[in-house]
Amino acid sequence: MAQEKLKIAIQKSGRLHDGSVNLLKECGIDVVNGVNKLKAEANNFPLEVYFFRDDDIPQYVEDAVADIGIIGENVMYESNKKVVFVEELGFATCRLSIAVRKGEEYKSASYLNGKKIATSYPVLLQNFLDKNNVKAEIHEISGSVEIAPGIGLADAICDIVSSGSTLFMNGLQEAEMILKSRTVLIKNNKLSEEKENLLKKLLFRIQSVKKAKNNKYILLNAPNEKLKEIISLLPGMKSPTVLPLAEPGWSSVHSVLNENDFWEIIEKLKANGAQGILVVPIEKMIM
Ligand code: PRT
Ligand code: ZN
Repeated sequence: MAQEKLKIAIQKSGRLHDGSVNLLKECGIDVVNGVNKLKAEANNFPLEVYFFRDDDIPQYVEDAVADIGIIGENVMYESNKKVVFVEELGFATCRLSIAVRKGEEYKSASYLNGKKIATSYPVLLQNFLDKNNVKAEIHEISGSVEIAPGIGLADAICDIVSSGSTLFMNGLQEAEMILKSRTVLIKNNKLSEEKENLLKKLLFRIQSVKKAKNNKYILLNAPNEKLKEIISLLPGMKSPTVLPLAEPGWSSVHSVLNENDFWEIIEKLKANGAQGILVVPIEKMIM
């Protein structure tokens, strides 16, 4: 029997496309782009890649047209489909927020009572309004939501924000975040055992890539009399590697540092006499 292939749906073009393709590449999966860009095959992993509009991906995953998919949580929750969250992917993070005209005083959601709000996210917005006991009119539009207040179509909007510059350029201010949205891997809720095993393999690679991105490899020279202090600053995967240098009294120390602790630890290392500090990216990290 031919080996089953895992089918992944990713965005055809747009903000999630490159990140999704890169992630597969970083997982060592080589996707050969066919002439027909609806579907492509990986030649070194049993994976078929489908290119869809992001809004269609939850439905396709629910219906098992694709087994897994990459989408923003904003789309996952708005679509309300029966799909299962698998993993956060760490790119294209954004937020769904209420925005009002600059200068308006928005103290709480009750500001929105009786107002008109333009959005492409009527489900998430309605949930937010219900939770806050607010009665407002939702005006659903599919694109350029940010111009609605300027042309008198709405008093407020509910839209995706990342840098905030779109709001700024349209004379709007962010009033309240209603969802922090990450890009996630989702799956169909009834995958065969064989497909679950393939997904496990893929997930193992994704997690190794993610871990590597959050960590740096560090090499430095340390005076032997300060070695104890320097080692205590460097946790490493097990413990740091220490090698003697050709110059007497000095050692070379290698370790792994978490991105978040990076600057603070580097300062302490220098204060303890570390020299020639090299910091290099890690491609994969297998625990
Ligand atoms: O054609 P298709 O339907 O597939 O694509 P699309 O146009 O619906 O989606 P796309 O490519 O714009 O976004 C895909 C996903 O990327 C979204 O569902 C979010 O999960 C995520 N994402 C991350 C964003 C943004 N950042 C973002 N900045 N989606 C949209 N925006 C838009 C936003 O709508 C607004 O117009 O960018 C503008 C705001 O950006 P700032 O930086 O000016 O604040
Ligand atoms: Zn879309």
